[in-house]
Amino acid sequence: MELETRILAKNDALATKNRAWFAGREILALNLVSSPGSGKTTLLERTIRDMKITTKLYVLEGDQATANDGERIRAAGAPAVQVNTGAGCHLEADMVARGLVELKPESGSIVMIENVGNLVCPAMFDLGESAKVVILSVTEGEDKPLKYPHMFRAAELMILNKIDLLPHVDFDVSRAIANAREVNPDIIILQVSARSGEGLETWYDWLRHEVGQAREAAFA
Ligand SMILES: Nc1nc2c(ncn2[C@@H]2O[C@H](COP(=O)(O)OP(=O)(O)O)[C@@H](O)[C@H]2O)c(=O)[nH]1
Ligand SMILES: [Mg+2]
Repeated sequence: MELETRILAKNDALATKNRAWFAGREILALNLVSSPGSGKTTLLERTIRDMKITTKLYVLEGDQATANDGERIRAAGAPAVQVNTGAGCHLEADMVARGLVELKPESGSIVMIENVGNLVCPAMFDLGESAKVVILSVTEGEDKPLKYPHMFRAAELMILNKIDLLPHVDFDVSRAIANAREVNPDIIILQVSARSGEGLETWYDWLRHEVGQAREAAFA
């Protein structure tokens, strides 16, 4: 218990440094969290390819093993640095700090941090991001916000992905939204398909708005 508190306190101090580093460069940093396979990398690939936001995008890829996602991102056209966590089930602030040295994002850009896929540990670790974005796909069940309340409480935005599959699964969208709002009344919810592109305009609108906020915050 005490060890956990000390680890979290050390992480929080480093996250505060990362946050100041981002703010000094007017960078919007987002921490993307979800179960494995809900579509984080696909959403990033699509976002990079669509280029509907004029802001330059960089990606820090967190996974226990492999460089696969980093390669997918580079193939889509954005700089990416892969951070492998080994046995670790989440990224920590110091890993992000080291990744940034290599990634070298320019001022005014967006840094997307794809966290290790699970809805438990990443909720506890602040990376210095502007916001956590949780991705839930329609194949996972509408009860997930209730089962993993910490994650959905920590997130500012929930992206409900794979809505192209709705005709084939018995997923109750309104129940999923109600469950998310039950644990986090303020959460913003967007419904998209990273495959078909449906709903992605709302995601790009949100990104543009957040980029503006990151720039304003730098002068506050
Ligand atoms: N039908 C459908 N499949 C998707 C969508 N988004 C991602 N996928 C698929 O879901 C699988 C996992 O996606 P991936 O982006 O690797 O998930 P990650 O583990 O969260 O990064 C892949 O086979 C994707 O092609 C979507 O919107 N619709
Ligand atoms: Mg991925």
